[in-house]
Amino acid sequence: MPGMFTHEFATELYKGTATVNTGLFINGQFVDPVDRESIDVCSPQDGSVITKVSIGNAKDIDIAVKAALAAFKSSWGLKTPGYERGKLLYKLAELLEKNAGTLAAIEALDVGKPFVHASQDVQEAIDTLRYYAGWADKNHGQTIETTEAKFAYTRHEPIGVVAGIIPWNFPLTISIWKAAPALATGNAIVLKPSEVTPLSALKLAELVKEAGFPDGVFNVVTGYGATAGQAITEHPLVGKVSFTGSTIVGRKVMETAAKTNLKRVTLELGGKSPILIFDDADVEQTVKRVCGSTFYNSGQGCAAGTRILVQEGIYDKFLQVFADAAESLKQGDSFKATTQQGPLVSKTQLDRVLGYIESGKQEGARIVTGGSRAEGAGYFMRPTIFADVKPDMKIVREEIFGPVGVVIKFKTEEEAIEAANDTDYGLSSYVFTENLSRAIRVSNAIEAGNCFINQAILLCAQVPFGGYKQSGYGKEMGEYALEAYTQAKAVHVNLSLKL
Ligand code: TXE
Repeated sequence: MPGMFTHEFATELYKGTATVNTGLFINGQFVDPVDRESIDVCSPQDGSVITKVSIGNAKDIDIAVKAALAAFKSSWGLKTPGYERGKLLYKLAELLEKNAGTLAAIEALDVGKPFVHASQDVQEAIDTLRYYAGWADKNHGQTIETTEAKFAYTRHEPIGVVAGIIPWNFPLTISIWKAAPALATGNAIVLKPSEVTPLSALKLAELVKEAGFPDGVFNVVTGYGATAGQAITEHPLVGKVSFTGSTIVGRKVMETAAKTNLKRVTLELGGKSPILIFDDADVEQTVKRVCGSTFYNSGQGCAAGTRILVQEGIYDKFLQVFADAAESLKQGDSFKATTQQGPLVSKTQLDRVLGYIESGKQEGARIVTGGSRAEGAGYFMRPTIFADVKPDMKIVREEIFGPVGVVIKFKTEEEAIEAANDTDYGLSSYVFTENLSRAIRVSNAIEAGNCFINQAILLCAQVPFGGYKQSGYGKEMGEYALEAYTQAKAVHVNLSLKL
């Protein structure tokens, strides 16, 4: 095919400082997709084409899943002891550390985020790998007391082939959130990165190979959701899918899993997280953290705090300081040290966010600052704050996934809790107050899987992360994620002489 790249082609990125192999990574090799199709990968900074990557479809998914199953049975799963799996994960962490600059550059280019933020993502991935490397030989079952005539115990066994469907906002970190516990517990994995940001997963594949994992235990098939993603959720040999993405696709994943082999599903579907700010909170300090929650990654974060509830005593002051802070956020080139905010990931995302701005205006909300696209060729959007909103407005109810916050005034703690819980979502929440008992009382009353007290979002590998309500279910990170990738087998041994 004229002009078609092949899997041997390693594309040079960022002035030649980074290379990425653009084939599919299946059974320990970079290969061309069966139908030899490709997709442009574009820079959100200016819309230019960075490179092309392979586009896998159902045929490639089938090859990858079968390779993963063969590897699981022959050289992984119960065949490789936990401490060996742990050693490989430690080695992979070391390689990520060695290649941290390259990985961060790739992520910054592909997602458009500031290089410093991409470097934090890489560090989070390294920490997560080390955390699960430590777990690899410690995920034991239990011995269970029953009667004198019986010895019973459980084994925590891997599921087999699991799959991770990855979104575009934190591609490397979320790939590791899924791959690290899956591999630590002895599963083989097929990852499907988002078609919008496929590059860091391909670099990760190179490092997995270098670390010495057996061929086939880790596979990456880049491709579209409707074809490659759908093929994963339909595949009868995939035992589990861990999905991060939109609610609409999450429902589809669950439905397909139910209609096929009843594969296990964990879902992380974003949210509309509340930030509750009480009169006794320090306004300047709180605004810094609110900016770190609402506008971080240009608001493209599943746990972004986007409904900002402020008690009446500090409401006016808060709004002023918040607007000043939003206006002072420096947007620009990902590789400039002063850049605090990048563009949105794609034209599609920019249009989606602008659609919400329009809807907010039409429904009568007041724009305090922002409300439009920023100058230039990239998909930059000015940080936007809405006030005077009503609970039933679209901008209050739906996830916008851009740098947009709505500010709501409240009088009492009860009123704030009721407003915070008035949502179909339940991923995260934030409470700002100097009163510790109130902080804990309020965090207990909030229907969400995470609550940050006097803090912007700050995740740790040791602490579980996941949603309540329609934000999905199943935890990533922490000890809890081990359960998501294992199945407990109960073994009963008859100790009596009589059979
Ligand atoms: O997500 P999709 P999109 C939310 C956010 C955003 C909206 C749309 O509100 O504005 O979703 O983003 C794959 N079977 N979040 O359209 O389509 C797809 O290829 C299997 C929140 O990009 O859900 C990609 O790999 N897979 C979220 C992944 O699903 C399918 C992060 C996510 O894409 C598929 C991202 C299918 N039928 C968006 N269709 C969060 N929770 O953080 C698509 N995919």
